[in-house]
Amino acid sequence: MRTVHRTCPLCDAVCGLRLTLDDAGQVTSVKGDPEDPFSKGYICPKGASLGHLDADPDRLRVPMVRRDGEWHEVSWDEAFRVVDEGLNKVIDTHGRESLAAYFGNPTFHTMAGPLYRGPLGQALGTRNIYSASTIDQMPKHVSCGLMFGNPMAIPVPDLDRTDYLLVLGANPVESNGSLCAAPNFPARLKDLRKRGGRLVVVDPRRTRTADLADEHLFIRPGTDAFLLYGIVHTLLAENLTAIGVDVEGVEDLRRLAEDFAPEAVSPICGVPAEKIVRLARELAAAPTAAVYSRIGACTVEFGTAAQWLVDVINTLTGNLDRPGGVMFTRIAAGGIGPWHEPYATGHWHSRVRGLPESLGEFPVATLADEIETPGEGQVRALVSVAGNPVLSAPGGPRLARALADLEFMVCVDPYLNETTQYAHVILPPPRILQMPHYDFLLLTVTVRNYTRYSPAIRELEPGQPSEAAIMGRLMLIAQGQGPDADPSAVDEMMLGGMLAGGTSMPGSPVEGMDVAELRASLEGDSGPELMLDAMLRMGPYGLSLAKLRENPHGIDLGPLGPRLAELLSTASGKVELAPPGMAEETGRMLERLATPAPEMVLIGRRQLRSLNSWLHNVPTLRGGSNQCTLHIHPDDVTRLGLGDEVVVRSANGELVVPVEPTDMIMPGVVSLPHGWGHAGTPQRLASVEAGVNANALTDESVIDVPSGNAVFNGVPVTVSPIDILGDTPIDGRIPAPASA
Ligand SMILES: Nc1nc2c(c(=O)[nH]1)N[C@H]1C(S)=C(S)[C@@H](COP(=O)(O)OP(=O)(O)OC[C@H]3O[C@@H](n4cnc5c(=O)[nH]c(N)nc54)[C@H](O)[C@@H]3O)O[C@H]1N2
Ligand SMILES: Nc1nc2c(c(=O)[nH]1)N[C@H]1C(S)=C(S)[C@@H](COP(=O)(O)OP(=O)(O)OC[C@H]3O[C@@H](n4cnc5c(=O)[nH]c(N)nc54)[C@H](O)[C@@H]3O)O[C@H]1N2
Ligand code: SF4
Ligand SMILES: [Mo]
Repeated sequence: MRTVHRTCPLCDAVCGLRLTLDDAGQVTSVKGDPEDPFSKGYICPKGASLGHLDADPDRLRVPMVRRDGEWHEVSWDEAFRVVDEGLNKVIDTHGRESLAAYFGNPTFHTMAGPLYRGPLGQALGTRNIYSASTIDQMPKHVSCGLMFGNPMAIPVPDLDRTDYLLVLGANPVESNGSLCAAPNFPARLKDLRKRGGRLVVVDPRRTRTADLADEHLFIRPGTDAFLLYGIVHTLLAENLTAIGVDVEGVEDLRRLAEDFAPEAVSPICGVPAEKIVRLARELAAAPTAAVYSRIGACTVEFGTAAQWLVDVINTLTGNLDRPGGVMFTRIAAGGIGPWHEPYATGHWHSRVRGLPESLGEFPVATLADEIETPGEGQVRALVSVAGNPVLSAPGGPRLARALADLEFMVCVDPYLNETTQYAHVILPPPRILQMPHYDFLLLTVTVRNYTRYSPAIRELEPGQPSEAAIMGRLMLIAQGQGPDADPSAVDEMMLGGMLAGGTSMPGSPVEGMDVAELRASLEGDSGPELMLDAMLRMGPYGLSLAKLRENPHGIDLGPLGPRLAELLSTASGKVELAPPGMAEETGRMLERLATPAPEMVLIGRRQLRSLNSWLHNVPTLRGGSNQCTLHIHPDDVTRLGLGDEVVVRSANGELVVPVEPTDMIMPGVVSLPHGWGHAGTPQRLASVEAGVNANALTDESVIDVPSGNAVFNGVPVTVSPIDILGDTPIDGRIPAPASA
């Protein structure tokens, strides 16, 4: 028996865990780590299932190659040889623009993901780079880019000190928060109320977060930007502003907000005008306040506008960059500084739909277009790392058909699933407990400054590559260096670049030091750990990997402090309240104000014991409320004469789903969780009660224009009894992989 500690790698809450292992190295229990200064022993059912997930017998342990429709286990050397052949054949025949890469959500959580994504994309030499960012938080990057000149400067609610929290389109009691890393979010919300603070939740569903709130307001899906404009209008009209930072554009903002008086926006968002006015007054009157919003106000038609208005309100009420308001985390490893160039999107545009690049990526919503549409630059090969876009991207079944048509596809993924089944080669990363862990990205949005590193608990098998080495070898193959080139060369190149940058940066703790000497002094058992050590030493706290190893429960680095001045990168040197892109977007919103609302719309929801598409094979997380059902108001059930199962139709597809009537959802709105639809998967448990793919209904042709982000909420649908079936297949069916 031994006890080990590590950070849970699953969601954004970065909880510390305490695991016990038996002599054979099997996990016998997983508990919250009471000595972690940030999570203080908190754990959720997903974290508690980490042992089962790590030991899942359906997890791939060796590379797989698909030949003649059959999967074969092969050696690592052979797998990389097949990749080398497949990828280079496509490069030779169609050129590098015919390559694409997709990086899924876990690349935000692993050590390899954040470090090797960029270099792998560069090595492929294509502009066809896609990631889960454009089915998630890209609107926030764009709004922060426009306002602060810095798309990585994402303000985080100062959850533990605020007096007033307005939450729109987030359900942190089930999701445990996102772009706001706060282990035990529920307790932090309860504490807010205990200290006399006020919590208001805006959501088309009365969620478990809403149940903890002082007030819950229903809102028509997709209309948060209108509600927020109503608040901005009121703050300006009633002179309720108390701006505490240098800003530009107040008068422009006032003009833009003119058409969005509470009475004007109330009909579209369904929130009574007097409540909008009251919200504005409360936000202004609270000693400190924070507006926080996530998926429900990001993956919508006016997602960027909503994210912009969130921070406009935070700024107008004097809450930007002050304790109790919204602040910027000071991270330990490296550190986000000013943005390196004038911020803009659209440095280049996608071939088929002409969509602007954002942070070097194209929207996932146009990946199928790029694969299907013939011509110079048509995507013919895909490298996919840690993603399941067949279930997670809008119009998933169409994307599946497109993937089935690729000439070559390689996936880095531990599972054979709805997406990886189309690959020619699957390269499994090590088991979870074989990987060291550090949250390069999630630790940039913690509600307290905090850091924690976890060493690997299990060793790699002889000859088994780490995920970094897998990505390194893919990089070398893409550069034409062949399947056998040594990936440690990639690590040294990346380390060299990092240290050269740090030593030449004025004010860096390693400024002026000798790169070779510094490199020689770094510690770490792998490339990513050496890079972590370098970043910690270049960071603001004078930490090192050794220091983190001495503190296996993590280190509290204190409450958030003001740091806008370090991050602000606008040409004006001020916060831009009315950036040009948002004026344009306001025009589109005015058009929408005049458009009749659809009668019924679809939204998503997250489930405490699911994680996007990939935890449905874990026995301890199945059953109970964790089912793929359609939430619908009982009045709609009666009005539409619905039975136990219904047909949901959208412009894009049709599904048959079991209904779960509940008055927790607004009439006129139905909710289906995403990440389901595992029929036919070789994962033994996930294939039972497999659910349906919600993204058979979402429409990839509709996007949030400024960011290209997918629209998952507010999708027009009809719901009918099962006996009114159309002629088309109704299961969001996806094709079998070709046998060649
Ligand atoms: N248990 C669990 N935790 C997770 C995940 C998971 O799958 N399961 N996924 C992780 C990931 S990748 C992310 S990005 C985060 C997301 O974290 P959250 O954003 O907190 O997650 P959701 O549950 O999707 O919350 C979105 C809420 O928005 C509401 N909503 C839908 N449409 C609208 C709208 O138009 N306006 C408003 N105001 N509300 C709307 C929904 O009813 C829902 O309650 O969660 C992370 N944590
Ligand atoms: N309708 C609708 N669709 C949505 C959303 C919604 O709210 N509604 N939410 C969106 C959001 S916020 C997100 S983030 C996306 C997620 O979209 P994706 O990232 O495409 O999907 P995931 O389900 O997270 O798939 C993760 C994949 O990574 C693999 N994996 C797990 N761990 C590792 C690892 O350590 N290494 C590697 N290489 N692979 C690993 C899993 O097996 C799985 O195949 O879905 C989006 N899709
Ligand atoms: S809340 Fe998230 S980080 Fe914490 S134990 Fe659960 S899955 Fe892991
Ligand atoms: Mo996400």
